[in-house]
Amino acid sequence: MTVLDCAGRPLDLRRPAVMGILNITPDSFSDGGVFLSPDKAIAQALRMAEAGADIIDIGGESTRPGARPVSAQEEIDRVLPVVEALHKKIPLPISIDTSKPEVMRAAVKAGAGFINDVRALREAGALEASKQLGVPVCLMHMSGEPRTMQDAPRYADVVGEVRDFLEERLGACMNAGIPAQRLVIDPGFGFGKTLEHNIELLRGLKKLQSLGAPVLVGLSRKSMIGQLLGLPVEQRLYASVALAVMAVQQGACIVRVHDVGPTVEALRMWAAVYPESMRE
Ligand code: PT1
Repeated sequence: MTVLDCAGRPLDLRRPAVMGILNITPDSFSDGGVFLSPDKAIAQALRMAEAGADIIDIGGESTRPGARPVSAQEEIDRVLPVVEALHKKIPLPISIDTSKPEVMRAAVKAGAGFINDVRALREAGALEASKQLGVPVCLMHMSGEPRTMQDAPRYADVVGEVRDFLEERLGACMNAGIPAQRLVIDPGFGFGKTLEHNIELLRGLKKLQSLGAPVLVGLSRKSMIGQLLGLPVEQRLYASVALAVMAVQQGACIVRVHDVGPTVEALRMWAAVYPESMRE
């Protein structure tokens, strides 16, 4: 689990890894429409690589609360030119943020080396596609679907239920023939969770470590910050960096963020204080 092989490109998890977010969507919550043209998206990815990103996560469908689904073809049309160009331009692993097997296949063929699936390979054909593609996969917990997931989410024990779900998905993947070393898990902050649920999940994040898979988290600019601080998305940088450090302290191996430079600086300080030998 220390170094993931992302289609020949290493992702070193012996220190915290930063995944830079690249949304190629007209409607993402914090940067919708900003990087819609391939040239703008590529320029943004190069800036993130320069700022120290370890992997770039490319998405063509917004999954923020309330978002509408898009077709596989639409998603492919948005992301493919960017995956292809970036694979040639930068040596970093490229992640594809999708739930659709057609998009997974097209993106990996074009050079992507990591699949980030907020639906944890539950769509028809996704398990089989990702087994065949042979790249690492992130399985995320989501309660419901983006359009309606924030309509009164309920749990008796959010940490336990998220853990049980991820355990079930890890089992389904292994039964389908995906090697355990290829799997990453994510509690899915903001996906069918209230502010209190998100806080409980962060506080209890270490409980996911017993599942044996590296933990990825996405907290960057999310509404839990808006709810606590009353700040709009463009003013959530400091809180996002703080949450990234807290998540790493609680065992997260990969943090998915918009603001790569500030997060890399904070996590380099964390890694200096807690070298590999000092982590449990
Ligand atoms: C995430 C994630 C993701 N988040 C992974 N992939 C998003 N693995 C997209 C809000 O409350 O956490 N992990 N891909 C973005 N989704 C959201 C959800 C954006 C909630 C905003 C909110 O503001």
